[in-house]
Amino acid sequence: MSKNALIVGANGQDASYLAEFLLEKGYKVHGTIRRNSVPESQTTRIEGIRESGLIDLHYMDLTDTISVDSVVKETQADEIYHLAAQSHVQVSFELPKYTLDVNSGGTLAILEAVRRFSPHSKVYHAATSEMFGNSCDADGFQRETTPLIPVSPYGCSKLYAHSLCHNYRNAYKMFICSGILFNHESPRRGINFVTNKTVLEAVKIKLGMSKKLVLGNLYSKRDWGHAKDYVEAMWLMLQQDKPNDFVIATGETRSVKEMVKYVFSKLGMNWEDHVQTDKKFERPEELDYLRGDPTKAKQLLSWKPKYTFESMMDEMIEYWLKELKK
Ligand code: NAP
Ligand code: G4F
Repeated sequence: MSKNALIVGANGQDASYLAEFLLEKGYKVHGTIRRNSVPESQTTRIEGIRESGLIDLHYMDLTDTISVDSVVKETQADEIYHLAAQSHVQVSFELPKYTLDVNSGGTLAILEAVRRFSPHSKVYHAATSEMFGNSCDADGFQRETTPLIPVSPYGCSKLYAHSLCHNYRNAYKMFICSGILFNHESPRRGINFVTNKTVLEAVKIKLGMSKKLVLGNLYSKRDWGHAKDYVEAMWLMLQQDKPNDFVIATGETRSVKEMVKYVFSKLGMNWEDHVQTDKKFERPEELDYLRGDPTKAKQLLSWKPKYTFESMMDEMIEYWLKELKK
């Protein structure tokens, strides 16, 4: 019999790739969406599979525990992928309480609902490299054992949720995996994250539709992978015999400036002619450097990314060139 999965936050970047991945594997897929006054934007990233009736959608908001209980109880999923969050770091400085309510309180609501109404469900929790803050091992990598000292309300909210996952795993013997994923991007990435913002604006400049790109801190470094590779790791975690935590990363790091330079040069332009900086895109406290060590995932999950930084950025450039030429 085919397995039954529930994706919490089905319209997100990762969720849209995961839904396609699980459908290909023959899963029955349920997803949760939020009510929006513009109904089209509730399902923008999953329009194709929604129209074909391949995904069963349920309304759920993480701040509404009644909806969380109902959906978990009703779907009785074999696997629950909890991907919903207020996921923007800079926004979390402006909406700190909401970020905590959704990311920490919402995770508690999911874990409690599973404990009470669907204890057989395996749970994946979307933790993050933002939990490390500026802590790093002596060899320049972050791994599962590196101290977690977050530097944003978002990072703090995810650390609280990550700790709850450990607590519920140990106290109630629940199958809960927390994936410590480093930045992952794609053409479906929100256009207020630095990679897709850069690609979209650079393509507009190339096509004569815009003149400049305004960014914040160009000197922070990130370990950027592709969302499509990273959702496979989520699935692999839930196929193991025991619940565990895993760092998912490429092991490479680049500055924002290097990423920007790559995109502009790929489009035949000099980035310095078009890029300006503005303090309004800087955070009150910055996470300066991320470089993950995915050895544990490689060894225990046999996980290996297929995309390189270049093939990922090229895909994003191609996507926007095609979209904007339409
Ligand atoms: P995303 O595109 O921002 O998607 C987040 C999803 O959560 C959206 O579908 C959103 O709904 C939903 N959501 C937000 N608030 C909600 C609420 N109150 N109740 C119910 N649903 C809510 O994020 P992503 O990039 O796919 O990331 C997926 C998860 O991994 C997130 O938890 C993120 O924090 C975490 N993560 C991401 C990265 C990364 O680099 N992408 C790295 C590490 C961890 P709407 O579509 O209606 O807004
Ligand atoms: O693209 P970003 O906003 O991603 P950030 O803050 O690293 O967070 C992402 O990755 C986390 C994993 O570590 C996830 F947990 C989180 O949910 C999210 O997906 O910013 C990347 C870097 C930062 O240092 C930021 O200061 O780019 C810098 N930056 C420079 N100019 C900018 C901009 N970031 C944004 N969003 N917009 C700018 O104009």
